[in-house]
Amino acid sequence: MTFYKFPENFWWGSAASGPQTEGRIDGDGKGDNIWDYWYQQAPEKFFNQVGPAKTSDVYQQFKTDIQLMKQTGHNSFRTSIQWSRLFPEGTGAVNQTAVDFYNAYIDELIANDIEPFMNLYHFDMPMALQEQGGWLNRKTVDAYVNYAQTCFELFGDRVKKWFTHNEPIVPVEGGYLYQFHYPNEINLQHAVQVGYHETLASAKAIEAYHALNQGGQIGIVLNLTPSYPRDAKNPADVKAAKIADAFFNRSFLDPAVKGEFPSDLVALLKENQLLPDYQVGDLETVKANTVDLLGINYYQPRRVKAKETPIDHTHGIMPDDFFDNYEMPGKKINPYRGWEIYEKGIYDILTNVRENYGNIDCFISENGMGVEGEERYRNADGQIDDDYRIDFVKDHLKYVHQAIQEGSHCLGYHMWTCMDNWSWTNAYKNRYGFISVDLDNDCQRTIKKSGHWFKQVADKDGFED
Ligand code: BGP
Repeated sequence: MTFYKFPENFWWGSAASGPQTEGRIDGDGKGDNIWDYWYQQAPEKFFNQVGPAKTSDVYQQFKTDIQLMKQTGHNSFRTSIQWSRLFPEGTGAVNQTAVDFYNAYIDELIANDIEPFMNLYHFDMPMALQEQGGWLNRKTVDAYVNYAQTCFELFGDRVKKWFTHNEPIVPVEGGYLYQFHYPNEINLQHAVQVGYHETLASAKAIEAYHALNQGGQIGIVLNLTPSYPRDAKNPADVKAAKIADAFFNRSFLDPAVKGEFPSDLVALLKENQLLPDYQVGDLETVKANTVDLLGINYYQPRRVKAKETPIDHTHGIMPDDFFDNYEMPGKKINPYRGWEIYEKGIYDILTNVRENYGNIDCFISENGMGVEGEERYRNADGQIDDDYRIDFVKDHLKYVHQAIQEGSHCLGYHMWTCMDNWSWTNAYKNRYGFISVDLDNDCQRTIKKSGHWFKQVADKDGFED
């Protein structure tokens, strides 16, 4: 038996987002975002046709939820402010009802010794801005900075950890390459422009935050998917993996931490006439405004091989023209989400950040396992016995522990997620929480076995195995 001891003051908790948890009620003043709109247009795209208005009802139940957070060992918790709740039109007048809600939510967390980590953008573009192009339109950058600045001014006296984006590559992939977010385009030129504007917006929000001198930290949350070549001795596979890494990891990681876009990605985009529109001074802004703190979401690695399949020219140039995904035989998989489980990936990311990104302060901001049909594990006392989730967390934490032993500045571990929530088009198909939510019964909450286990881990700053 080994006791895996984590540093004192380690951040134990979980992450969620406004659009996936709050829900929507009459009179709350929230405006539509792209999810509200898309659901109105095409409800059949959403699992069991459950839409974004019917999420876990945190908007009304947050006080009891915060008690459950305490019972599951949280000393910190990340959620996001919904842009379309605070600014129903994306810009213009602030919705005072939203201000009251977020004030009450933040105050309640703090009163219960749970530090609020607040994210600004979690895939939820206000529809009024999307109608003008969303992130494709440079004016959205200005609207976002105004939104960010307003949040800092309203809540920054109490919120001391801010994040500009959650997984900014995902709206690029989902909305402009692979069709799992609105507006469902397949257009690499647009994808590049959207990603560029997200990075610029992040840098400008960081600039605005630092200018206010509120004494906190601001970072970004990135989903880092280590790209492993099929054969590390095959130069073509290695090159393919490096290109995938440039597109999907370093595209945001490098400007966020180093203030520079990766030169190999820039060269590739230039060669293919794909550089985004930019203005004089943008690169200086990105250079001067890097993050204080890096949130790392880790779910799965990417396995890559040299391009073997014919290039599909239907939609013009695509990232996939430069590599193929590799179906590695024998990999461990979460069958419900279809994602590979590779625990050592978390260590490889932390080591990469330590060795190549100045060992910046970071934390695991999401890690987790979505499982369908968890009701079958409910025992006679009504608790879901999710031993597989306990094993999943343990196996990842062991690698986090090793990385810290070797010098990584990893300051915490947040699970995705606190209570079962709405997973975009998958709605409530796969459940991720420490706490179950009964959708048919007023969203009644019950702590799962993993939630009770996590409390012990947090209390002892570690676990034995
Ligand atoms: C991350 C997102 C979350 C969350 C999670 C689980 O990418 O930050 O919003 O949803 O993944 O993934 P999914 O909901 O797609 O199963």
